[in-house]
Parts: sequence; C-alpha cells; structure tokens
Amino acid sequence: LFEKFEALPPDALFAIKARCDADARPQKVDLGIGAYRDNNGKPWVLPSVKMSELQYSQDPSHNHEYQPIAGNAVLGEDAAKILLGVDLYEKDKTVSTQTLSGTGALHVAAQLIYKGDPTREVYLSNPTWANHRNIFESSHLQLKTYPYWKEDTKTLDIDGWLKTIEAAKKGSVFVLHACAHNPTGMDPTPEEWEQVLDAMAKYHHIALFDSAYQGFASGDLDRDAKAIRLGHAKLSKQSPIIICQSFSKNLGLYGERIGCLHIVNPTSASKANIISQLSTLTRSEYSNPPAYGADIASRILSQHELRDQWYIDMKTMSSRIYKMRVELRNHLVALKTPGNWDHIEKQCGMFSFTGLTPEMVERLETKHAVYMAKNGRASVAGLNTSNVEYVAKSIDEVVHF
Ligand code: PLP
Ligand code: TYF
Repeated sequence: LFEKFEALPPDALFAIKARCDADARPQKVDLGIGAYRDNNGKPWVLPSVKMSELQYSQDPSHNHEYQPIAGNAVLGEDAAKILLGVDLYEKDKTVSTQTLSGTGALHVAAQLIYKGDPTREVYLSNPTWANHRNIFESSHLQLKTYPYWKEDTKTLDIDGWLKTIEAAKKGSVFVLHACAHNPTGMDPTPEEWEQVLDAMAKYHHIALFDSAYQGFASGDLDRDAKAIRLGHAKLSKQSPIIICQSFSKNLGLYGERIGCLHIVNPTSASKANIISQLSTLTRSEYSNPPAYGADIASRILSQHELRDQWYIDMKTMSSRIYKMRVELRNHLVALKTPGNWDHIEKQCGMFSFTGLTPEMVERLETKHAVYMAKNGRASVAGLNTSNVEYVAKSIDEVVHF
C-alpha cells in the first residue's frame, strides 16, 4: 500500500525548530515558529490561564466526558462576541462551532465551502501563512492569490489587491488576515480596509477572516477586530461571513488546540441546515473537540475577574514585543547597518518581515546561530533584552558580507 510513497519535504517552520533545538551553540536564538516567549526566552503561561486552571482543578464538577460535536457552546457564543462585539452579535444568525484551533477552523471552513460549491475559487494573499495553501489544497479547492506586498517599497499593494477583487469571479472567497498579517506584519490602514471591503461588497465576494492574533497584536481585542466588524457592516446583509478564530496566541494555549469557526449568515433561516452539515463533517473528522482547554478559555471569557487579568496579559505580551521591535531597529541604526529598518518598528503582531535575503538568513543560521524563516520572517517574540543586541550585530554582519 505505501511502497510508492516518496518522501515529501519537511514542514519548513518545524524543521527550523528541529535544527535550532539540535544546535549546541549557547548563543543560539530562535526567531522561527511564532510562539510567545518571555524576556528569559521561556514559554509563558498567562496568569489569567493559571487562575482559570486553579479554578478548574478546585471545581468538584469537572470530569473528562466527551463534549457535544460542536464543542463548548458557552465558549462558542462568548468567542463570537469578542470578535463581533456584543452590539453586532446576533445569536439567531450566527453558527459557532469549536474546532481544533485556528488550523482546524480553516480546515473545516475549507471543507464546508467545498461541500457548498466545489468549483468556488479561493484567494489567498501573496505572501501568506504557508499552511493556508496546504489546508485549502487538501480540501481540493481551486486556489488563486491576490497581490498584497510590494517587496521594493515594503508596502501594501492595495492597487493590485483591488484589481484582483474586481477581476475575480463573482462570489469568490477571499481569505483575509483579520489583523497582524502573517508573514509581513503589515496590515491595511482603516481606509484601505474600507476600499477592500467596499470592492468585495460590490462584486459579491465572500470574506473568510482568519483571526489568529486578536488582542495579541495591539493588546486590545476591539482594535484587532476592527476589520471583521467593518466586514460585517459591509457584507453580512448579502453573503455569509466566515471567521476562523484561534486562541493559541492570545491565550497562549498553543498545544491545547482551542479555536472556533463562526459563520454569520445573512438570514436565520438556514442556520439549522448549516449546523447539520457542519456536525456531520466534524463527527467523521474528530468527533468532538478538546474539552480541557475549552473549559479554561471559557472561564476566562465569561468571568470578569479572569477577563480583566487576560486584558493585562495581552498587553504584557504585545508591549514586550513592541519594545523588542524598537530595540532591534535602534541597534541596527546605531550600527549603521546599510538599509532602512523603520519597518521593523512599524509592522505589528508576532512577526517582522525583515527584508533579509535567503542567503543572509542562511548565513545568520550557519555563522551566528540565529534562526528565522527563509523568506526573512522573524518571530519578534524570540527576542529579549539579553539577545537583541547580539541579533542586531549578527544581522549587521550578514548584511555587510
Ligand atoms: N492563521 C494564521 C495566519 C496563523 O499565523 C496561525 C498560527 O500561527 C494560525 C492561523 C493557526 O494557528 P493554530 O492552529 O495554532 O490556532
Ligand atoms: O510560525 C508560524 O507561522 C506557524 C506556527 O499548529 C504554528 O506556522 C505552529 C503550529 C500550528 C500552527 C501554527
């Protein structure tokens, strides 16, 4: 059965992690996979999560029963409310199902789109998170791209994006990064979001928002949901809005695989039908989603005391990352490293698209033990006050080389 298999290339980001883990040089720095690290370079369990876990462990009613197919319904509703805001959220028009984190939400969304219309074209930003392509391709959907990034000016290609929206087949699905675009760290301005979403409304396209960094990007849940809410205002009367939500980064629950898929439908009429299609699909895939992390997340979203601590935690993470952006840029400027490094500070979220070439990235790894993605994407969360100067000096050396 498996004799004909060829070896496929390993996942590039996980391969970076494996090489870095195996590197014996003590000065090594991992700027590969996007996962938050504290100022000691260690994974961080959020204080709000610790509080929730303590509560869970002391709750005599907890057990390890199966969840329903759609997962934790209280979490689903609260999760939709943080995306849309309590004012826009309409229960009778919103289908929420708990998924295996953001990746699982995207996968289920892709399968559902395929069920709805196997010929539907799906547009990804160029560039985008590498797994987007894997996910939608494995669901056999036809993939296209929209221009997003101008390499030479390190700015958004808004004209190219708008032209693509205009030329796309009516009803195409556009995958939009709700905030903190991965890998560029460059988000549209509010005016540019207006233009994009107006054009999508005009040509009757469907928005699929990938929300992996809400609250993690700016420290403010509402601010990081602005594009989604604008999309809701402009599109929700004419077409469904699909939102894939991850709690990996904003709650630091990476390995617990907690996320949700939400479908905001223009009418309440088809809600039950969508739910039945979704539950048949997920029943055969994973039957029901993880209970423990959902309980931990749900307590935080639904209790004031825990939620207030969570807001502080998101600010802690986003402000430390911002501080590292400023320090890295300042060191490069002080070193007079050729080029302009302002973009490191201007970009937002987990990543900086540094503009370093693949050759420079390779030399960073081999000569300096500084690891980042080949496309020059650096996970800024891997920087701290002990290594940022070393990383700047290493970048300086490879740029001069
Ligand atoms: N979408 C984007 C753009 C991401 O960057 C990520 C994580 O890095 C995800 C989705 C999903 O992550 P997870 O499956 O851990 O929720
Ligand atoms: O660094 C990135 O872009 C991500 C990280 O289930 C990641 O690929 C790792 C595992 C996962 C989702 C995202």
